[in-house]
Amino acid sequence: MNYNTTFRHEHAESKSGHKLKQTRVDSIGDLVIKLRGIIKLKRVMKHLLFAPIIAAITLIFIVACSIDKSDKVIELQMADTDSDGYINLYDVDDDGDGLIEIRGIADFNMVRNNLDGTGMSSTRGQKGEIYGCGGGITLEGEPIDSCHGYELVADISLIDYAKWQPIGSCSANNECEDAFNAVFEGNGHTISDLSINIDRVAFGVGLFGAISPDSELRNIHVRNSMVVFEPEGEPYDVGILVGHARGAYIEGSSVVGGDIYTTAFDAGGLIGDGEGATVTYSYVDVGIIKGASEVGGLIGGGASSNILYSCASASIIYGKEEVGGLVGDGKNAMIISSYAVGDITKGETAVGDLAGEDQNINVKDSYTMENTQEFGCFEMISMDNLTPNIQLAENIR
Ligand SMILES: [Ca+2]
Ligand SMILES: [Ca+2]
Ligand SMILES: [Ca+2]
Repeated sequence: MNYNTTFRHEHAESKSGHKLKQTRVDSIGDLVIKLRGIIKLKRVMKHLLFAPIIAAITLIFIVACSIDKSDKVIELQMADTDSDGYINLYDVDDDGDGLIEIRGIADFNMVRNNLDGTGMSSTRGQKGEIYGCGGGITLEGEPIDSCHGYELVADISLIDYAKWQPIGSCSANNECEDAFNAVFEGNGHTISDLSINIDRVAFGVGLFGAISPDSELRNIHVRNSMVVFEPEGEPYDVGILVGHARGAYIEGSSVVGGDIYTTAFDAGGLIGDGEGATVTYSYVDVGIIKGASEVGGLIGGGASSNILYSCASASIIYGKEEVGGLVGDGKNAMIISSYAVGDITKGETAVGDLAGEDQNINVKDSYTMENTQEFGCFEMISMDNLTPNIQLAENIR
């Protein structure tokens, strides 16, 4: 019997006038229940009374925090961090290092509009905003554009770009006048959910389609990618980070999680065609890399490339000719302290666990591992954990 039914019971009895006292005295249990009910009600009332006070305090706290935060944002925007005369709000290079800050996907998508990295442009081929690209002021009062690239200051997800268009391109095989021609510093940030699906013949497909011999990609970490590029005809140069990167410099970058399905020549987890490129402290850890020929875990076409302190792991790499765990075409390449830990490399001719084509290759302190399940590339590089089941690369070919 709860408080209300007890009350109704007593009220009904009092009308007849004779059982009221007996009911109150006899039912000590009811009394206890009634008291509990009153206490419970008081507690509820107490909570109801305090609820608006708690809500008000919470609101004041949230408002105070947001005022504090927006104050800080405004303060930062109004500051001139690099003392170049442009407050950060208008300065495209706040810290004055010559690299334009990329704060999100909208900024990143604009990189394709100024491939020389001299300004931030929303229109293709235009220089765009150059204020604060810190080289001082010309006699005419114009800022001297001394920016020479971009830098990530946040992680980026490409989840809303179902078909990413690569940044920079070649018009034909090895004719790459529209290549990215600047520095891109990732600052260790990730670019995730890359999805490429191109059904026409192209020459340079990846997050970056093509980069010039003078360009540099540094400390960029690509995660969770799917690259499908299987057009009719004879396409070339597919890599998850960059398709065409002849003679370029790539440092401290990685590709983890992803597959490549292509009918293109020169397909690699990091770089498609990296002839003469230099790759240092970089690694790939992906699933399937399927290409036509010159297919490699790190670089597909890697003739005369320099690969240092790098590693590739893929569950299966296959193509027709020149298929390698680290590099497909490795002729005249220099490979130092680098590893391939792929499970399977498959092809018809020139297939190798480290390099497919290895004519005149120069390999030093480089290895392949049979057991990929125990160690990924990252562990290999970071721990330098060389176990007995590692075989010297020279012995494998
Ligand atoms: Ca400034
Ligand atoms: Ca900067
Ligand atoms: Ca500046």
